[in-house]
Amino acid sequence: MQHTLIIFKPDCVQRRLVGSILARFEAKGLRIAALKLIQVSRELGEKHYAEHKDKPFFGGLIDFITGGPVVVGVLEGNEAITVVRSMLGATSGVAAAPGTIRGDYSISKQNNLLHGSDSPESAAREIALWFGEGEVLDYTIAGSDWVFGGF
Ligand code: 3AN
Repeated sequence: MQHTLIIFKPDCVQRRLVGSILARFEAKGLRIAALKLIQVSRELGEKHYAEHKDKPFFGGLIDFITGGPVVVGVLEGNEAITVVRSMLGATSGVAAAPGTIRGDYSISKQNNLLHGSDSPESAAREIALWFGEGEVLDYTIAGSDWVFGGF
């Protein structure tokens, strides 16, 4: 069973979309393994987005991710990384297909509401960056076999 990191970015929190988007992940069958509301420091933002440090939009991206609280979580499920990325849609809300989260709610490249890990290596790195020991919970959720079985 795979884990993936999701961040409901400041635009998502400010637009009061956290609950309705989290409901889409739950309805899909993903299990919430961790969830918290935090104010991101510049240091954490820069570590998270380290791969973009040479991009022209890096400074603005760090201003954005530290511009208000975020909700960060870990979701678990069959192929959770791919499942969440496809639910999010293309990076830019302008290009994202209708029916995806960004396609339905975002019309910006930067303010694209959520982050989802893009590979097992990124997921492992990001979960360790955002969560401490004991914060990612392993528990059995009712109906698991009905949701995850037959994969
Ligand atoms: P994704 O979030 O789909 O993995 P990345 O990793 O390419 O996208 O980009 C990280 C974040 O940087 C995006 N979520 C978005 O907020 C921002 N971003 C990406 N491309 C641009 C751009 N051309 N201009 C402004 N911000 C961008």
